[in-house]
Amino acid sequence: MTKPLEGIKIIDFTHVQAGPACTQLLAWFGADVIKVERPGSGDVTRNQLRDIPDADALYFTMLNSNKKSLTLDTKKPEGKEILEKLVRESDVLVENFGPGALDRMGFSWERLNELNPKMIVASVKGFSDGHHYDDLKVYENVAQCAGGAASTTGFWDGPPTISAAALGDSNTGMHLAIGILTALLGRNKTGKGQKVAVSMQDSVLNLCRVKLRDQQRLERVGYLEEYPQYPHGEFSDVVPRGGNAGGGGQPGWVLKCKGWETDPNAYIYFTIQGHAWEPICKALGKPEWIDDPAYKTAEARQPHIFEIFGTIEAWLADKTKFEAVDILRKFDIPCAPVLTMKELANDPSLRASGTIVEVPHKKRGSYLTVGSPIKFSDMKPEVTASPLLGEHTDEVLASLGYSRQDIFNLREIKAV
Ligand code: CAO
Repeated sequence: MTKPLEGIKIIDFTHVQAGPACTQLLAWFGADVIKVERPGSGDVTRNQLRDIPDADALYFTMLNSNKKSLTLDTKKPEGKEILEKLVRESDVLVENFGPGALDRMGFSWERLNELNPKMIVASVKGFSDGHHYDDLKVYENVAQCAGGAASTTGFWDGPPTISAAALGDSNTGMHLAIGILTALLGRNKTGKGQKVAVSMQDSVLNLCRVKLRDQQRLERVGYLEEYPQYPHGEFSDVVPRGGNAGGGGQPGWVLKCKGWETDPNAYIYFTIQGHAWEPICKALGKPEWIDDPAYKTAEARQPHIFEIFGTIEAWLADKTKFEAVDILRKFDIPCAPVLTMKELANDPSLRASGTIVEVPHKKRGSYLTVGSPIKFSDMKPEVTASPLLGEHTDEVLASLGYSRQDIFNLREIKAV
């Protein structure tokens, strides 16, 4: 099966999570992704949180599948020369070094554009160019704080809270992938490459846009009716943390199910979608609520929404989260069990769809990873193992015209 990105050659100068998540996605879809790593050590995640001595850590293997690995010291003249050759024949270079690192290496945007005017140079940084924090190095949680996610996540009586979802890292990588694909389409029209830059702060903020909506509503009317603070609590002049409240027009909450006393994940998320009120009342055995003026409209329900949630919890007390969802789905009520990583890893539907995949690896044996969440009718992205450090160095150098003796010499001086 031909993959749409076959023939696109990408220099993957990324590390940790934000950049690798982007290039992994492009590799799944057929791009030839060559990961450039420092000889001897490679991407720092190869060693981080190892669970098997001497084998690449899962942090690395789960973000670098379908790629090749080329070791190259790009601070040595010989390494720079190899990188220049690669740049001349590649379509995209992706990097997420700290601010200024690529320039210090001698590969500024201007230089890269001079070497290959058709090449797309894609970067992730913590903050956008010209931002007053643009000199900062940034990791996931820093970005969640800088992008507005932390101040709006968690409970009102607790501190700002970090999400487990990689809003700063993988999310930024996905934004960058969209930027790269757009620039590739643009190049088809103009014949020119361009610089594509995505900041982690901007990418987090992009996912928090409904909170910016709420800030403006709060400033206009002084309250936010879908937040638990309404109508009994106080609002300040900034969007508060709303706990587990539904973010749109649908009130919702995480509700206890049978076994919650001992199982920290015996919960479901229950959404009271306005037009589902009648089926909800029927499902709960509360038909009298359907036309009761105190319950009939969303506005009438909001002042005592927690009393309603309490009634639903009483109904849930003798049902597991799975039993509850099986009943509620028949009434077309938007809800889901709170699923653990263990449950997701073993979910037969996720295995069948290729969302959870088991990948054989030369050193680790097989490991689980998350496959492509994007499904196509004409292509099934296949996930192959992440490369060992320098696994493809000889192959890539040979393709650039280096002989066995050249490669031996380059190894002697630790340029590769
Ligand atoms: N050969 C020679 N040198 C190399 C090399 C190679 N193959 N690959 C990297 N280097 C060098 C860089 O040139 C840089 O050197 P100088 O600082 O001396 O110019 C050095 O390695 C370190 O690069 P760095 O600043 O990117 O690395 P760090 O560990 O200090 O910082 C991070 C890591 C992630 C904080 C930083 O890269 C960053 O802020 N990146 C942008 C934002 C981002 O993507 N963050 C998400 C990370 S995922 O959580």
